[in-house]
Amino acid sequence: SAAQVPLTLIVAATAKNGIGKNGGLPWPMLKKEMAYFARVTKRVPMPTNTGSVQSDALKSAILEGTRRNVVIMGRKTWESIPPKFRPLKDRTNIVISSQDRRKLGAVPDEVIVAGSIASGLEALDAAVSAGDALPIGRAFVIGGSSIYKAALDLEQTKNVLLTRIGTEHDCDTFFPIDLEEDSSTERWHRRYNKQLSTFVGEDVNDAQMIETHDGKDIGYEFRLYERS
Ligand code: FOL
Repeated sequence: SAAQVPLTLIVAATAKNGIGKNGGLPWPMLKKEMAYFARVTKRVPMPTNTGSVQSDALKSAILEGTRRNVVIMGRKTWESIPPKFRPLKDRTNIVISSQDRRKLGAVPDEVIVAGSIASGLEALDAAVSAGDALPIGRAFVIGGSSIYKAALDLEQTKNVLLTRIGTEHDCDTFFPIDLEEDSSTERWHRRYNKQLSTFVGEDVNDAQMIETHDGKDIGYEFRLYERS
């Protein structure tokens, strides 16, 4: 069921794990980085047969290519997305909020609002069964801090797609764990670029990427971490 689907966190963070500032991103718009985010969160993988039992409905959804990835985000992250880009297109959007959807500003009917990641995925399962949503491809958690933290506490969170921003920026919001710290009991391992490319389904440059803003270079690199 969608409720037990593996979760992948996707995040861009500085070396100090800064991810946000004043309700937005701490750095100027990185066009190619954002394009990577959009491509990767949209791409539905072709499943390899692992011998698991799949329903006839899911089998035909796979054959017809009618699955969609899901993006799970907190209310503040929802509000940080420019209105013209939300809901994020070609993806099922789940917004986590302790408030009722009527108390949030205009949220389209196709967006699922839920009080937790688990209840959001259960609501999606129900919507799929009712024919109101497409079967799930992959599920991405797209922030912010408290939603990443909740996801990291779930066993089903297996991977983190991290873009490491090479420059420091003033930040007021941080990714909740240090993926490089091995003293933790967390068992996060950085995987090779080849595994990253296989995971995301496209060739990924393992060199530093550079985008220039107002004459200032901002470098970054794409990484994959996996929990053992
Ligand atoms: N992960 C990574 N790697 N980079 C990010 O910038 C990022 N941002 C968030 C979460 N994970 C991330 C949260 N913030 C959009 C805006 C803010 C945002 C996430 C997404 C957004 O507007 N996305 C559009 C692309 C718009 C464009 O092409 O300029 C989308 O369709 O995904």
